[in-house]
Amino acid sequence: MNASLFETEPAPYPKDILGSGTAVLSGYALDTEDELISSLKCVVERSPFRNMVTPGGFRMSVAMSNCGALGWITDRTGYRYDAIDPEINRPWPAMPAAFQKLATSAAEEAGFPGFVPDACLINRYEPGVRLSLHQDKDERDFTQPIVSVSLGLPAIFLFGGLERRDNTQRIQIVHGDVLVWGGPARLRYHGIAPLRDGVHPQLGRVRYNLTFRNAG
Ligand code: MD3
Ligand code: FE
Repeated sequence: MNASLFETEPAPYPKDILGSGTAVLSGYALDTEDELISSLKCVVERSPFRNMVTPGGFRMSVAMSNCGALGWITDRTGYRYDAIDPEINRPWPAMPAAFQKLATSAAEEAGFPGFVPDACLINRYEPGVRLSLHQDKDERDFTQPIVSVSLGLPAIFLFGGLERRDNTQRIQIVHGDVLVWGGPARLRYHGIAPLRDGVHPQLGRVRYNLTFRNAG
């Protein structure tokens, strides 16, 4: 009897489902999940999750922290990368070795050898929280890819085109999935649909996303 007959999860997506410059590496982070989770807890003990304010004055529903030499922040004056965590007036925690190794090897697997991230943004989603469609444009060098690692509850990832009005594709991403974006995909619009409630066996009612960038 094939055990998969009893499973409710869909089959993993083909690696190229999101098109040129992208790679969906299903379950790529599962081998190191325990080390990733303990490293994440260590980072946010020093630089806790907070809800930042956009230049327009809105509090983001996604809670954020960072590690690495640079961290992404927003406040009333704008979006930027900064070496200092403004909540504690100290540098962001160092990037854990397990984070950096995973990002570099996933980028290589996707055809971007030699990726060395200097920034890792950590997003925390609770049920109902969303990230509206946007482009990532605050980095200096758009030839550098971005690697994202999903932990905890599943999410629906929205993937559009180079213009806001372009149609969006939606795929479900689950705990342990790693996605890579580079080349012609680097400036495509993307977002996360409102998180569906649920309980993840290790992490509870939450989704974390790590995005690795070379920002400086
Ligand atoms: C496609 N985060 O932090 S990760 C973000 O799940 C962000 O927290 C989402 O979008 C999250 O900026 C999505 C996937 C992602 C990240 C960066 C991209 C997709 C991307 C940059 C270009 C194209
Ligand atoms: Fe983004």
